[in-house]
Amino acid sequence: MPATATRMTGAQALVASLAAEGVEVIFGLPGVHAMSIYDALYEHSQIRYIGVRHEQAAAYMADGYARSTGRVGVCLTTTGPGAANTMSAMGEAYSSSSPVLEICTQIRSSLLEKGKGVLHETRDQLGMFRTVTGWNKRVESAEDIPSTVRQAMTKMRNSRPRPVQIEIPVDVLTVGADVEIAQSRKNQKPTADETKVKEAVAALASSRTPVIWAGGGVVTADASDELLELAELIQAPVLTTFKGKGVIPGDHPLSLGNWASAGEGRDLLQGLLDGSDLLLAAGTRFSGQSTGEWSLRFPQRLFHIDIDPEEIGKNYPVSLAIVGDAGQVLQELLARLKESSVGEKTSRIDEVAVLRDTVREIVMATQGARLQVLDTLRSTLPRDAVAVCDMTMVAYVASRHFRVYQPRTFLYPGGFGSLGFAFPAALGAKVAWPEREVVAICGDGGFIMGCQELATAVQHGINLPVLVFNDAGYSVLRMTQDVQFSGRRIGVDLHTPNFVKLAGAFGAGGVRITRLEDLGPALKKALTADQPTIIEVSGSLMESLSG
Ligand SMILES: Cc1ncc(C[n+]2csc(CCOP(=O)(O)OP(=O)(O)O)c2C)c(N)n1
Repeated sequence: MPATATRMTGAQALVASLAAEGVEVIFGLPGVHAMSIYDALYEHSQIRYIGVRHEQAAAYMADGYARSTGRVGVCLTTTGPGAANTMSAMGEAYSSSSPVLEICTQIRSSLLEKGKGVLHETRDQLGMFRTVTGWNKRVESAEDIPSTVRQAMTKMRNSRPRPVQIEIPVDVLTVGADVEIAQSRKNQKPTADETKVKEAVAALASSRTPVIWAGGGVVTADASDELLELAELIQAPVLTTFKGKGVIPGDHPLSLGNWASAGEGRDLLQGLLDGSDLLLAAGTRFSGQSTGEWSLRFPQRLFHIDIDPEEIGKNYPVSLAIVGDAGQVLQELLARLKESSVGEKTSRIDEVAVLRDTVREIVMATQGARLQVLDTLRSTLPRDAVAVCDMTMVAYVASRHFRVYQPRTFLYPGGFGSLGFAFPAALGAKVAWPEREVVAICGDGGFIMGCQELATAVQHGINLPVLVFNDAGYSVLRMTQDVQFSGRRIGVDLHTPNFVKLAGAFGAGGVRITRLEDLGPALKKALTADQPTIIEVSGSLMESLSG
């Protein structure tokens, strides 16, 4: 037995390892194979446990916790159906590069892969998770638990974060072993090639009209200060993706916002790009959603910084590839640019202002009702409030036109596009930030997918407003049927409950809004309420605003 080893069960080793990595909260739902983990958690007051009503919500909560903090979000599920219930949420975390760790249990090692017929047996649980994780592993002995947890954390912290899954057979959890708990280590991210950094510095210094494109990788690297300083130094307007929203405050004169994918003002944006001699992109994959399916044209000189070499050159040819952590590379660029002389730049602040105003006018004319609602939210919420959006009509407009002032304050499942994300993810964010305002923005369809978590919110005192835009249907799909299928509606109109009564049944607050002027006061009240509150926004209100 090594000098520092301690006798404990596998379950105790797991909980001690998570605690050693600084895990403060676990979202989960128990099952027979996981009971030893629960017993180990019982002893561990350092880790808060939030019990959910559906495992999918546990993974979304871990995701909301992770996206709003940058820390690893942890969920705990039992073997088979419990684990399988998290697949959409893990797919969402994968698509959005969110560091979610799922711990699952497994049936007894001696029964694995035999198909003998035991409770919760799954044909290939590891294989199932392989499609939605960056890395996953089954632990085969209690002694290996600490190093596996360490390895999972290192994967998520030192490279592009992707969800990971660890599964532990029930016998490995219950056996006693001499275990050494691995201590958390400092992150070590890859450092960029110096010659390439120097090349970028020289080009940025001499470029007259540079533009910056910032994605979620800048948020992950906690590099918004560096990005802003660089933008100001080289006077570059900054476009973001929806994951990059907030890396530059939305009201900064150099902020172009995030609407590159949209029809509105596309010609103006293309004009700005055509008039630019260099695009510096950081922490982005130039996804179809953010580039209008790659229809945007970029300047010939396209410099791309990304920690994941596979993303560079995949969607656009680049003239300079810098593989590295966006934070470290931006710091290097800044330090070197400050030492050298930065050449004259053409000020584009007026151009940015005209673009922003014109786009707003277009959106007000076409999406006025939604923009007015979002304006009300923005003026009611403090700058550091976290807005968590679902796949709903208002959120589509929000993802492009809701002003965001700080990174990690706008969460949106735009990549995988998981309906039902917002409410549980907002609960996870609120658990992480109890002193900050957090609000969920859902449609009736998306909210109903996870409305059972009102019980979780009430039980654990996770008090936040949940806006539910009730248009009694999947309106985005209803619109498609009306426009593309001659109004042959099927499967898109929904019976919806009385949301105020539904909230009441769970012990939450509820209010129905039929006038825009009542929304701000209702939201203010809900933000300070000592219970979660559903604010149902009636379909008739949205219709009346649309004129
Ligand atoms: C898990 C999942 N199932 C189905 C879909 C397809 N989908 C996308 S939007 C949508 C309708 C959403 O309805 P609602 O939340 O009421 O918002 P609305 O469109 O009415 O604004 C559906 C079913 C999806 N994105 N994710």
